[in-house]
Amino acid sequence: MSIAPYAPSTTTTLPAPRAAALRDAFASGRLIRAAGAHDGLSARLAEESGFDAVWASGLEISAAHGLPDVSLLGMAEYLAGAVAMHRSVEVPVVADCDTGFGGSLNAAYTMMRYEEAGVAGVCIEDKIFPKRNSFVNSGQKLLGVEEFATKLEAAKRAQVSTDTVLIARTEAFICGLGLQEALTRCHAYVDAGADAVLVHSKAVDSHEVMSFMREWEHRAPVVVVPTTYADFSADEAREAGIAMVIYANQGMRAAITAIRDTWATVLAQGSTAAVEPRIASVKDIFAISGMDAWLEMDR
Ligand code: SPV
Ligand code: MG
Repeated sequence: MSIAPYAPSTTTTLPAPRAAALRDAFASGRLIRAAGAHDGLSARLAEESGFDAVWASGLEISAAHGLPDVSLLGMAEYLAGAVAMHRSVEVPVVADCDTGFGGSLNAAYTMMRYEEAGVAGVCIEDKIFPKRNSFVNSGQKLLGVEEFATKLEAAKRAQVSTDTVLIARTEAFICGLGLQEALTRCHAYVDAGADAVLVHSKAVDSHEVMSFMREWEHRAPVVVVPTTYADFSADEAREAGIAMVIYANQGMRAAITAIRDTWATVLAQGSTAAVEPRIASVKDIFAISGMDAWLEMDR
């Protein structure tokens, strides 16, 4: 008996309403504001605050595991984080998929698994696996432009729904390679099928991303991450024609400061009385985790 070789399905019945919503938002010309998160709760807090999308941050997911963002966790762990976020909110989740967790086949598999999970956007960056967080001052190495374009093509081929958004991220500025390299790479990535580009910068002001925007001529939507150029406003982003800003880690940084401050006060005072007025109540935890709705199901 002959066994037919396994062939991946090329048709879909996958409902991808959030991917369609994200794609429409990119097409609308409105600025999309995304907040970084690492789990269901942090994603829900971002949505509750009014953000249009959640960024499933590799830095935050790594830190939430007590690990640095240097490719230690595997795809399944990052995916589990993104799935918890996707299930906890209604806005689209854009997943930080690092380098695609390996080579072209890994990038293809990443697309398959994230898309199957309902994640609206997949972002893959042009660094060499294993990668280090962009703000680490050593060991930043880029993959050749053609090699990364091949990786994007593999991810695109693996994509089932036409709605899912593939964002190609260049770390050209992070590696000190300048505007021309960033432009050349982003054009190649769009040629390879990327739906949008993320131009990362660790400059203390927005001059790198603004110089990119002047030369790019809106070939495809542009995503920026204004972590080091914190005074870059949403209005400036809109004026420059930027499609999405990601506040990638400010939520986690706020939580770290608040938790440290709370525990220091508790130890110093010998009781929790002083912190009670300024911390969320248990009732609030019940509310944000949907206690009433769940108990209703058990009625
Ligand atoms: C992340 O949130 O993991 C990012 C953004 O990739 S950054 O940390 O700025 O590189
Ligand atoms: Mg990251």
